[in-house]
Amino acid sequence: MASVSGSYLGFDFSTQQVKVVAIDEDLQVIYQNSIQFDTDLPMYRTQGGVHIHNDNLTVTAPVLMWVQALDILLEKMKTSGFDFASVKALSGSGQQHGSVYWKKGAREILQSTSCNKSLHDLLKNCFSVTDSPVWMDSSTSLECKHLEQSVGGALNLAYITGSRAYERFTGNQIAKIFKMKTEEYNQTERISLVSSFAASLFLGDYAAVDYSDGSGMNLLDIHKREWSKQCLEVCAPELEEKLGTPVSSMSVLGSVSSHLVRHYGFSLACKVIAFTGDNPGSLAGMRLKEGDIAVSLGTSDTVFLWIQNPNPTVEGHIFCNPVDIKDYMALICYKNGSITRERIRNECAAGSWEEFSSALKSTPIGNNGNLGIFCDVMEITPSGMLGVHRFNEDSIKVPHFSKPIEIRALIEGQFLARRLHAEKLGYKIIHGTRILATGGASSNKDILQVLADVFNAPVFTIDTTNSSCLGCAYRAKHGILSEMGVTFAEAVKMAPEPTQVVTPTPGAEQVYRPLLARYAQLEEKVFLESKQ
Ligand code: ADP
Ligand code: XUL
Repeated sequence: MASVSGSYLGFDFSTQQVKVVAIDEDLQVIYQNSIQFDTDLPMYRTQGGVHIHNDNLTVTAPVLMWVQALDILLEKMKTSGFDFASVKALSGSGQQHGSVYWKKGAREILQSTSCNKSLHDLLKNCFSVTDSPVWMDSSTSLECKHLEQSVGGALNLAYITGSRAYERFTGNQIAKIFKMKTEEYNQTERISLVSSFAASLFLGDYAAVDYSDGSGMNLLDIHKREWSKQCLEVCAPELEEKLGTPVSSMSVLGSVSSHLVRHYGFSLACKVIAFTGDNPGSLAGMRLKEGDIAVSLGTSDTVFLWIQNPNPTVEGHIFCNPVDIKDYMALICYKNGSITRERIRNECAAGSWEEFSSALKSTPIGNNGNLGIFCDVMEITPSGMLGVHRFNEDSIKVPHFSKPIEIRALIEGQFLARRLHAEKLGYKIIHGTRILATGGASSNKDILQVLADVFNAPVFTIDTTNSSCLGCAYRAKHGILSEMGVTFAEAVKMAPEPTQVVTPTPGAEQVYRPLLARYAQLEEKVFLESKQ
């Protein structure tokens, strides 16, 4: 590979894979690669990168699998001749909310520079909890109830931390570990998020949690940008020491470890910029502007917005903004994203996305009034909804649809839900609204057409589906420039503009506006039934 004068790396430790993107000084992508957990590391026996436990609520991933995936990814880069010496800074992201428990003594091993071992070998005894709880876990309802009650209710907790208590949020996960694995908790000297854990691997030391990913823990006071002592105390003892002090998402944490310098030829001067959550990373990658709405179609589906004046409610989340220290972002997460689309593809389209697309093209906008709510796993928005619910044009429950109708019902139902809950949070589609789509399914134009039709707005994508990786490569460059007072927008103004891929079909709004109202009623009904 030809060497460049300066480059920046962005990594993403997501649910199903570890990915990397490299950009040059002009922000052009010069390298991309990834390691898939299920197929490249089959010995960990994950499905979709995780282990779903027998209770169907507990979901974990082996922490050493993430370490080994990084070893393999860096080796692959080396083999392909990637010029590590040109990297001026790197950053990254991780699936949000997951937690990593470093055993007493691990810091010393992490800092050790004298051995030739892989990171995986070096760190194999460093974790007191070897299976990390991840964002798909919904086993902490009791802990959530307790936290909300202790701070004066769900809304109060949302005022402090940006969200009411959610099962996957890290504080509640830590509370459960403390209760169920007290010995392991007491053996823990540091708790990282997946993002700050990944940053630690590059830094060769414990990396701080950043404000933006830290906002997904139910522990950070998002206004003061410091841990809420009240929340820490409710979750577990000595938590402040175990978490370390949170930092701004654009902080320079230090230089890369001498381990990486020796193994791969990184420059001693290469800086590690704080890692953040994958959704905040995507916000940076999409270079979101006021009025835009970003829809990420990954393992989970998320919808996010840039906001200046947060108004936390009991639905959705407010996070500190990853690229502007004074602002915020709103996020809504749906667990039934690609997971559910893949199941329906396998059952109704013989496992082929092409056949799936043909079904979308052969069925009419509005699906002749047939509507579906598909929750293979317990949904986050609205919380607790489960199962498959099909309704005909008279809103009568029916047991099945034909295969093409099932496929359209799934996609329309998913996007109606995305619009409904964004509007509930106060979002308004205005003239000039752009939908910025990202994530694996954003490569599918026929799925994006339904998105454009349901929202009545054009859909744009960026060249890579790895918007979080790209965003973190941008953040790496900005991290260095921000020390000289350069804003993120200035640092990335040369980046390629998103391209418009689809526009709404004429007449779609007339079909979807009434359908949205019907969907809202049906979802409310299903939601209330699920609470009984
Ligand atoms: P992650 O959340 O792990 O970062 P990605 O954003 O990479 O995930 O998305 C992975 C998902 O993208 C896969 O699970 C797959 O279902 C989906 N996907 C990939 N290609 C297509 C396609 N052509 N059409 C629809 N979905 C796709
Ligand atoms: C966001 C969320 C997921 C994960 C995995 O709150 O739980 O989007 O970040 O991508």
